[in-house]
Amino acid sequence: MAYRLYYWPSIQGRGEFVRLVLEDAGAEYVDVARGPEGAKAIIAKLRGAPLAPFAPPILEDGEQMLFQTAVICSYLAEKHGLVRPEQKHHALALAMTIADLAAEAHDTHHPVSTGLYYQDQKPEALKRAKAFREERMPKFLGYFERQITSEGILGDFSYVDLSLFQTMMGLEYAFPNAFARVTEKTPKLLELRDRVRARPRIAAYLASQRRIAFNEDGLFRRYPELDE
Ligand SMILES: N[C@@H](CCC(=O)N[C@@H](CS)C(=O)NCC(=O)O)C(=O)O
Repeated sequence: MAYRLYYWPSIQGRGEFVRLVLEDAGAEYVDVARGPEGAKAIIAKLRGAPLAPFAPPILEDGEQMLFQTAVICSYLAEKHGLVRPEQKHHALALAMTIADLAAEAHDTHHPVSTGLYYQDQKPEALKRAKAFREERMPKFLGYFERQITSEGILGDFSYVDLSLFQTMMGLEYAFPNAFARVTEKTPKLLELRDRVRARPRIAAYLASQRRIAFNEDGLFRRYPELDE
């Protein structure tokens, strides 16, 4: 039976971390809100009880319903051989660290509230983005760079590499100048990104209509004034 992914239909957002695992695994899935049911299908899931998810992405595997991006990716990776069983907790910790980085990237354009427009929190966004570019992005990327000792961050290829790839793509989209500066010191991360991009199923996915382009409604947004 095909997996059912519930995520906002017009953005990559956090759903993209899940899509990449599904695509690399060659798994059959329906991106529900991009079909005739639309975003209403997500709202219906959030209103359910008991065991309702708090926010998308949400994944249904038959009777099983999961939420939290890192949990979903970890679950799929275990089922599809994209993580070694003895490394699953460490992999999950890395996936959650990537989620922390993604949340901080998001907060550069929404530092006060996700309920306000970017234009209504621009002075705070300028300050937050400066701190992100100068302190947090180098700290996170420097950490991941030190962890890479072979092809993948966990030795063998794993779903964490897919999430790192997506994060690198997003940061480069949102902060092209800061990204160029910071990644001068992270050659292994750049190589990892390129290796993931060249994986046949990922390359096919990136060239397909299924890959939504980055845009200014998602997690990684390009507002030139927030870059350096
Ligand atoms: N930690 C959660 C965050 C989920 C999340 O913030 N989802 C966003 C879309 S990317 C959303 O729709 N949030 C609604 C809300 O927080 O009210 C995860 O990694 O899945």
